[in-house]
Amino acid sequence: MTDLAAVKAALKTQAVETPSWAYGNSGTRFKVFAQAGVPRDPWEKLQDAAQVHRFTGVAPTVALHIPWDRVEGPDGYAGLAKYAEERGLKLGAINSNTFQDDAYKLGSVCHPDAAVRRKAVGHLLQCVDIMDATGSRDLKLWFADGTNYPGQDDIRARQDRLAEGLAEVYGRLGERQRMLLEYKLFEPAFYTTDVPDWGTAYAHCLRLGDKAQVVVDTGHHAPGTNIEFIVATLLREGRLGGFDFNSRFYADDDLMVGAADPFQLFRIMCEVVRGGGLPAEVAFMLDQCHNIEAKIPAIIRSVMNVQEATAKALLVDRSALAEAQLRGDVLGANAVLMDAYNTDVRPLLREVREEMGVEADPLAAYSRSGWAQRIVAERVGGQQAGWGA
Ligand code: AOS
Ligand code: ZN
Ligand code: ZN
Repeated sequence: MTDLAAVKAALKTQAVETPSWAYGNSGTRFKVFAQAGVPRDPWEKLQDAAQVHRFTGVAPTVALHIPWDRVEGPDGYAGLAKYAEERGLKLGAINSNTFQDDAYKLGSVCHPDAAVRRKAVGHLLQCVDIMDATGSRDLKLWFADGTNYPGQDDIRARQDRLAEGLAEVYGRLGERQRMLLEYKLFEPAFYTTDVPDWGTAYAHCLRLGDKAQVVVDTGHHAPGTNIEFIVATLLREGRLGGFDFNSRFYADDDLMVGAADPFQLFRIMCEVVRGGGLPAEVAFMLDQCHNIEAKIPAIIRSVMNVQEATAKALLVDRSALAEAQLRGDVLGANAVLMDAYNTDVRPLLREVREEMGVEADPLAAYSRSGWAQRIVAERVGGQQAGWGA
């Protein structure tokens, strides 16, 4: 039997971090379809994020991307953090960008030229300065580094350069700050990627120390990869820093989490629950772009999808499952899991929301609020998130 009160309590403490770039215009390399009313600056992104939090109650932090969320002035980032706080939000992970400058054509921290590596590490150190100002805990690193052709560069030397750059940034972290290292199978590099998989990320994190943790972006694996196994392993090793949640059908599609494969998301959340990962050490971040759908409702829907998968994972009858597993009852064990997956958790989540003082149906409440009409009327010339062109 599952303890419903405990399930509800866990759901109330879960926090999903939304990415600033999801609020801005985005697209593919073919076209960016601009939407009316999108934010023109980081402050307006926070206004929209506050709406997502207002209607879900579980999206209290916003990830920033530097330099897409550039803020000038002496108390710039501290001021932005204050602005967030005034809206019931906190600033979350600081995402670095070592892929958009011409200098990074052959890589950033793995580049063969020491001057380019210095520039990249300099940017990462600057991101830690920003964390100091915003109070952010996590520096999220994703490197576009890699090669396109066999022989283009020395695979092993690139790993050495990466280790050296990471070590310098790690040394700059404060007591309570963490470095989250994200891996990605391919793209933009097509032959080798310098951090292509969890094993490489894990090996670097192990050398660095406890403050270095791996990020699992659900869109960054080969088709058919068993992501929940990776999650179970990283949790077991104490190295799962967080998730970049999104859905993929083919590559790094960045669609709404839980849209393509809600069953996979459930299996992942089962391992999170099993591994004791629900407390705040594991950051549940979204990394998505809403190219053709309305952005704020899509982000609300994504938060709800994470909640639904979490609720189902919490409903798994753990003792019945363990008993069936020990008996070697293959079908029985599978049935316990599927019972939880096939439970309609929407009524439970409506109750949870009402108990938290938010409306039972976040999408309907947002739609009634008039915010969408207000931003279309007030904002002209929305900002591109940074992706595509
Ligand atoms: C890129 O493919 C990664 O998913 C990054 O995590 C992410 O989209 C980026 O950090 C935003 O800059
Ligand atoms: Zn990501
Ligand atoms: Zn990605």
